[in-house]
Amino acid sequence: MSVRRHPRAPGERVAVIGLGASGDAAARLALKKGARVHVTDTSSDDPVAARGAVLRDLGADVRLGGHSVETIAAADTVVVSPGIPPHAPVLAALRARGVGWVSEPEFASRFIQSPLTIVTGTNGKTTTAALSAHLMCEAGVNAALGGNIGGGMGPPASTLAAEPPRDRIVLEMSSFQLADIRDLTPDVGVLTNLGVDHMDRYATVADYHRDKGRLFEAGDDNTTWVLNGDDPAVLEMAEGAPGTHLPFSLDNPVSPGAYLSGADFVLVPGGPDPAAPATVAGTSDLKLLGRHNRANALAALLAAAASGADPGSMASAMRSFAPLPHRLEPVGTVDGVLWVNDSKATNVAAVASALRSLDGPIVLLLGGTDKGEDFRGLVPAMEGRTRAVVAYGAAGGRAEAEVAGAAGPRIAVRRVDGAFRDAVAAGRALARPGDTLLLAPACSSFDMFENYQARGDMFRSLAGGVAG
Ligand code: UMA
Repeated sequence: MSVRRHPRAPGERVAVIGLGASGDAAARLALKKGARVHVTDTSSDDPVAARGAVLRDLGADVRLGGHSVETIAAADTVVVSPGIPPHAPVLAALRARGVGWVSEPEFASRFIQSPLTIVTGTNGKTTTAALSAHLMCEAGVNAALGGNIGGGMGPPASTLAAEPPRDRIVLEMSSFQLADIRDLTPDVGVLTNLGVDHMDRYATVADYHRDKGRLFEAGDDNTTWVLNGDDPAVLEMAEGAPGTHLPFSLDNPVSPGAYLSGADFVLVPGGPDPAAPATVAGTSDLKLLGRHNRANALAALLAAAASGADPGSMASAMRSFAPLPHRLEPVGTVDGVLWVNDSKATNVAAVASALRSLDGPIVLLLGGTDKGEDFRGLVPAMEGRTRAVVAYGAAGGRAEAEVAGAAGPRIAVRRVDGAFRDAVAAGRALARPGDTLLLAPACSSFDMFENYQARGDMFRSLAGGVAG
């Protein structure tokens, strides 16, 4: 296991900025370790106030409704929540005073006594982290999953750091969290792919990738890197990083590494002795849809093997891994039509990827709150595999006009002006046996739902309601 530096003694003054899930967990960890803790949030809304009240009872100094830069700057360690952008006034003020800060997983890692697997990438990091942890657990490795993953699938890193050691901790990390690491050292680091995201926070794609690249500054000679061998940007970023490099590929037999050969997932372990390629599972063992999920599976297999999981258990472990909710999740078959819930696909790029990864014909449910993206960008991915589009919700009118205008008569576009269930009913009526009815709205859900989960849950329950 890589050496962890900077464990801190009781009495350290810790300031935590932001009182969401990660700030709450960091403050609790710091209190448990005997630190003097100041917690602060610009908000004083109900959930924040409730967390603040509990932390106050546990001994923290809590300031809500604003920040005292003076108090924060007096701390030995400042922990910043990932949702706080680098240009936020509080961080600008700290920067001006020469005060540094760390991200929540960095703070947590100081107390983690378990080997650490870090998973990042633009897409697929949640699936890869969850599947690799599952493969480990099924092989008898006592692994815990957490970090950025959220959504009830795993706690923040600080919560895991407060628990007794495990055989392995698997952390999903975002670029926001990687931006402010210092001594965190992964035993296994996984980079699934590099694309474009979070352009509301970063000025350029290069800035976003720079934060992702901090992962490679964090490793040492003992680190094993699991790298997408089909993504030149990934290989370039990892180049020169100390440690063992294990690529995975959908296209080429890599050795050592993992690759797809026909319908076989093949593993060639790294290490001093050359090992023979071994088929560890088949594509039929994977319940997740789409080619990109086969790449995620290769990454997860390599990460699990590098974390001590026995390859002999991987086929059956893969079979027992259920698709994650709202991510190309098959929710039922109705009259020969497969219903797929991809409610998490809230932008055009995500929907294009969903369309490309499914076998047609597809009937697509498109719409919701209008985020202003150009729906014509979907048409190339629709060509040849989309039977019809149902355009609904607040963005329905624009979606109908743009898709119909760009695709012409090749794709039927039906506008539904009513409730979500009416849009789903229209989609069901348009689909024929063998088709896929895909909820991949390219929009947020707030015109009709509290969040994308509620939208996906309703789609799933509608599938359950009409299934014979
Ligand atoms: N705040 C301040 N001062 C400011 C600005 C904000 O105090 O100047 C406060 C806000 O009022 C709020 C808190 O800071 O109360 C925000 O905290 P947060 O947004 O960091 O939320 P958390 O609940 O701590 O959730 C974070 C991650 N959120 C983000 O990165 C935006 C969660 O990832 C993660 O699950 C959680 O930590 C535990 O690690 C979510 C996410 O969407 C799932 N991540 C992005 C993604 O996956 O694309 C990166």
